[in-house]
Amino acid sequence: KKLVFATNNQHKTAEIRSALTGQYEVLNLEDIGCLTDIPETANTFEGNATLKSSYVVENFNLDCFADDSGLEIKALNNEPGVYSARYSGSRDSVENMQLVLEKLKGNPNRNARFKTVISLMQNGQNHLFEGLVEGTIREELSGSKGFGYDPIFQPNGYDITFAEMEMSEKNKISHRAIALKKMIDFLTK
Ligand code: ITT
Repeated sequence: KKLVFATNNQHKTAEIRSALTGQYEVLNLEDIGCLTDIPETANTFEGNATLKSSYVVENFNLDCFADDSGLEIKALNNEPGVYSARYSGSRDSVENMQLVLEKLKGNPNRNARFKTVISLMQNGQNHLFEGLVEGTIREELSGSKGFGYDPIFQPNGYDITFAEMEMSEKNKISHRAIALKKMIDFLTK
């Protein structure tokens, strides 16, 4: 069985493929020959996930799902949120993490959460699935696995960051894995 995943982010593709090994073959935007960077102009995760999935339905006539995700930090009024990919103005994740650490400097409230919203477009209908994982922001970067803000995010109940986990371990607890599981449950019921 095939699923089209409307993403240009190779790390997201790798995580979803790893989570669905043996269950589904996952095709991303590159695989279906979609070379556009789909505009993400909404100001909610739901809105942006839906823009990405709808783009593929309209332009390729394929059912698909899309993931919009980001980091919400309590002490920063839930920033960077939907602006996570380009918080510092660049897509460079080290620059984005440095900006977060600078803004949180001296702040004892390190609470944060990762959020994913998946939009699944099926037979012209939009189905939304959400995943959340709570944690804290470290004082410094630690670890080199994963992507984005993983080196500064420590999930509650662990003493390592997402970037210090194997992908299989992150996939047991991550925001993306939780949203994905809800979508797979929906597809298989
Ligand atoms: P697509 O839109 O093509 O899927 P993108 O990277 O632009 O790829 P988003 O718009 O959803 O994706 O931006 C999400 C950003 O949030 C991403 O670039 C990371 O900086 C961060 N992020 C999302 N999930 C993450 C995770 O599991 N670990 C670390 N950072 C994550």
